[in-house]
Amino acid sequence: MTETAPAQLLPDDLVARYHRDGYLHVRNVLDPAELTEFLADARAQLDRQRTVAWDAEDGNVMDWVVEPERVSEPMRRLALHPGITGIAERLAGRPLRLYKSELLRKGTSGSAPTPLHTDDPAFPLDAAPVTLTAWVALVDVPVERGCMTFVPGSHQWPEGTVPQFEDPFAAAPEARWWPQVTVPIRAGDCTFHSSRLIHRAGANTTDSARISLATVYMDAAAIYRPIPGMTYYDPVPDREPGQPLDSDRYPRAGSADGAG
Ligand SMILES: O=C(O)CCC(=O)C(=O)O
Repeated sequence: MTETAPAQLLPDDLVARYHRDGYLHVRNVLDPAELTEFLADARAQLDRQRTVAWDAEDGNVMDWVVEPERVSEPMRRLALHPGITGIAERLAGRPLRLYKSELLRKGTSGSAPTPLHTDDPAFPLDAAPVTLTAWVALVDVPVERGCMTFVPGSHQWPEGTVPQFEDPFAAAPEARWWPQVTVPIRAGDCTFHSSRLIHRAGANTTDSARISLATVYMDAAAIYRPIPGMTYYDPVPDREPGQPLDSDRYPRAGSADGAG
């Protein structure tokens, strides 16, 4: 369901809804001037930087700039945006750090849907249960441009189960029969989703690219625990296993200047 609420005003019932469903759509986290600035920079980064491609059998799912906040000052400001990080901390109920961002582009007609998956099993983090993603739309993303679809409640894993990254129903077969909620989202809006939630996105069948910034926030005390064979979300580790991720690379979410 769509709601409008600045971070400080995010009422308890919306926080409770996030905990129940595993996601929340918040309208207008960016004002029009911010949106114009961030979209212009996002387009420039996508043109200028090396991108990583996710190709599936049925086409290109999307391509993205890895950690644009490390090369672009506007993207850093967006990843550490006080309104967005304020909501993220309110939803998590504890201090967070930025883990990483991805500047996503789902190409025009011919792109493939983003397959069902759950993020948590891919994160090399001990404190994964509170990890969440803020997915900020920098252009309008109606259903036909490939908006996100969530399986509400699927973040509450049955005791002792750990879904696989790309086969989330294997550990929770009954969730295959749960309702899925597709969330069209306007430019400047944001969805927040738990890293344990099963989600996917549609294909972009329009003639203009879907552009968004997805930023992952983790428990401020998260410990680095690499997963053998899983480097998808762990491309350039700068910590040793067992160490807290508390270097400058992982700034406190509430710090506008990115200070640790
Ligand atoms: O943007 C998409 O299509 C998928 C994004 C996603 O799965 C995520 O941010 O966790």
